[in-house]
Amino acid sequence: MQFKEVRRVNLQQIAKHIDFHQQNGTEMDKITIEYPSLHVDDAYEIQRLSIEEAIARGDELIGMKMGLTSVAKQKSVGVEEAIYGRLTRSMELMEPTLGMKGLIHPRVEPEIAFVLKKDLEGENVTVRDVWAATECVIPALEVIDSRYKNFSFTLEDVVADNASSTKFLLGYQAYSPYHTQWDQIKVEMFRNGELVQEGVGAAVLDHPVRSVVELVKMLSRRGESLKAGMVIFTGAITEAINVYEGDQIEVKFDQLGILSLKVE
Ligand code: OOG
Ligand code: MG
Repeated sequence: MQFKEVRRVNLQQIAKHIDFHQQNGTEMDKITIEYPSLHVDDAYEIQRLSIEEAIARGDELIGMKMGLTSVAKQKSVGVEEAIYGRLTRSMELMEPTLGMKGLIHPRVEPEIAFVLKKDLEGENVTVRDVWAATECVIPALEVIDSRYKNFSFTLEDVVADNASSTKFLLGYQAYSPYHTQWDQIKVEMFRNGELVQEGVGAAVLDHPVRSVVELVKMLSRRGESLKAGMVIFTGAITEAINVYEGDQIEVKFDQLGILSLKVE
C-alpha cells in the first residue's frame, strides 16, 4: 500500500515535469534515462496525469488519437507499436495557421479523423460498432512536436509525452462515414509546392476504421472508453514532415479537397 503510494507520487511528479515542457514548448531529456525500468503502463498513467494538469488549468479533453498505426510512421521513429494520446481543446487550430512560437521542432502529418455520436467501449468492439457510432469522417492534419531532444524516444517516453500531441486542424467539410472507401483515399502532401509525401488510407492498419477499434480495445484494458462527441485521429497516413517558419503546407485528399497550413 505504502509502496503503491510512493510510486504514484513519483508518476505524478514525472507528469508535472512533462506538463511543464508541453506547456512551455521546451525540450527535455528522455524520462527513461532517469527511470530506465519505467513500464509502458506507467507511461500511460503519466500521460493521463499530465493531461489532468492541463484540465485543472481549464483545458478540456475533446478527443483521442492513435499514433504509429502505419509502417511509414513506425519506421521513421523506430517504435514498432501503435500508441494512443489525448487531444484537448487548446490543441485545436481554429484557423489554418501554425504559429512557431512555443513549438520546438514541429512536424505535420495527414490523417483521417472520426467524430463520434455514441460512446464506444469494451474489448469486444467491432468495426460495425465503430461505424454505428460514427457521426462523420473529416480529413485532418496533425502537428506533432515531441518534447524530447532530436525527436528521439523509446515507446515509454513517447507514450508519457502524450504521443507528441501538440496541435491539430480539422477540415471544414465533414463526410458521412458511408461517403467513400476510406482505405482507398490517396493523400499527397506538398511543402511550398513540392510533393514531399504521398500515401493511401490503407496505410493505417489496412483501414482507418480499424484504428478506432484498436483504440477502444487499448483503452478498455485501462478501464477507459470513447465518448459521444469525441474527435478521434486515426494516425498518420505518411511520414510526418518537418516544417519551418514561412512554409506553406498543402495536403490533397483525393476526392475530399485540400487542407492548407501556413507556418508563421
Ligand atoms: C509519435 C506520434 C505518432 C501518428 O499519427 O503516427 C502519431 C511521433 O511520431 O512523435 O501521431
Ligand atoms: Mg498523428
